[in-house]
Amino acid sequence: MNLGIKLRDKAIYIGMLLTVNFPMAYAQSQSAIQPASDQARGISYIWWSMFWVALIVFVAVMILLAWGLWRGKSNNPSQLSYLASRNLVIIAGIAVPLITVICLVGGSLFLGRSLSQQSPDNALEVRVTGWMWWWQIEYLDDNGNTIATTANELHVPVDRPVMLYLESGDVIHSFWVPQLHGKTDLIPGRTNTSWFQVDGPGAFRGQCAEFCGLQHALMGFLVVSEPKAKFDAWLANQQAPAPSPSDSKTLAGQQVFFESGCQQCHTIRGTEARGTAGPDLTHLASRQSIASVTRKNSRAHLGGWVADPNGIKPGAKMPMAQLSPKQLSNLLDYLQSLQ
Ligand code: HEC
Ligand SMILES: [Cu+2]
Repeated sequence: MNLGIKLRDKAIYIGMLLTVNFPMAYAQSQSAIQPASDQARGISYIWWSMFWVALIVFVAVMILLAWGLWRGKSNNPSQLSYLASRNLVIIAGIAVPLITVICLVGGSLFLGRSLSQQSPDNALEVRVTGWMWWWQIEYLDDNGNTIATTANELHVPVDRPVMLYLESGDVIHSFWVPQLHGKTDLIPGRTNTSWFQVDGPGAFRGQCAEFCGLQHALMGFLVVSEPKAKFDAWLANQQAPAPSPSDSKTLAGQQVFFESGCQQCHTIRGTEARGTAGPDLTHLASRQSIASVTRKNSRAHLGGWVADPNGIKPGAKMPMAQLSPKQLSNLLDYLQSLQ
């Protein structure tokens, strides 16, 4: 009996770890000292310089402290002459700290200048809009027109700089992918810019870095960098309208989608759904995660999300849907067909 309960508890615990830990799945890559772009490398150099300087200062102070304590204990403390103690204050107390701080501030200013330089002309242009609590991602053509819209997953090619236009639909957010660049705020009524070029293929987790309300902590996103051919194929797919329902189940699921009012907030290009309050779902099934990297994009998590968004993200601006098991199943068939 006892054993049975323990096993069940273990199973629940493991289940919780699996689901709750998903947001952490990419967390090991969320480190500013594992840079994957020139921009982030510059920032990590400054970080390490400050670390080593601080370490040297710390060790020097500790040695002086120990020396002072030891001297203070000895019976015959030798007195520093007036001149020696004055020079000590001028050199160790003023000159050395001043030079150190000037070097560090100079280094940061210099880095800041080079980071805020114009992006090269051939940059891929993307508009990222922060919403409570998810990211809208729009790919732009040369004239600044949107050619494809997606959410929470920014795909970029490896061989090309990426220029970001950062905007906000509601409150101040901040775009931060520690492995790729520093933070840039998304401010209502303004367009901030930032650009970077990723070293090689990979996936990097990003995070809103400006407190923006209840679900700020669950406002994550992914940057996926791919070789050119793979990226081009991905973008071509994102540009295309959604695939139409191909069998009776997905067709029924599409009906459930419209009967439940999902189209009031979501767009599915190629259908009548043109809502803008929530993420574009045209190619939902091509994304790795849902709800801003809160859950893996699996049937179970999708079902849990549609049935009770607030159970996963309390405060999320999506109402729960009252559906029969059959309706939910059909709806999931439809959502999962949106490749
Ligand atoms: C009142 C507006 C609203 C309605 C109605 C609505 N949603 Fe949402 N939906 C949202 C918002 C906002 C989000 C983003 C939530 C977040 O991540 O914080 C969202 C997220 C989602 C996501 C996750 C998308 C992603 O890429 O992360 C799915 C799937 C989804 N909704 C499906 C549905 C379905 C199916 C319905 C109808 C049963 C529906 N929604 C009705 C506003 C709405
Ligand atoms: Cu935030």
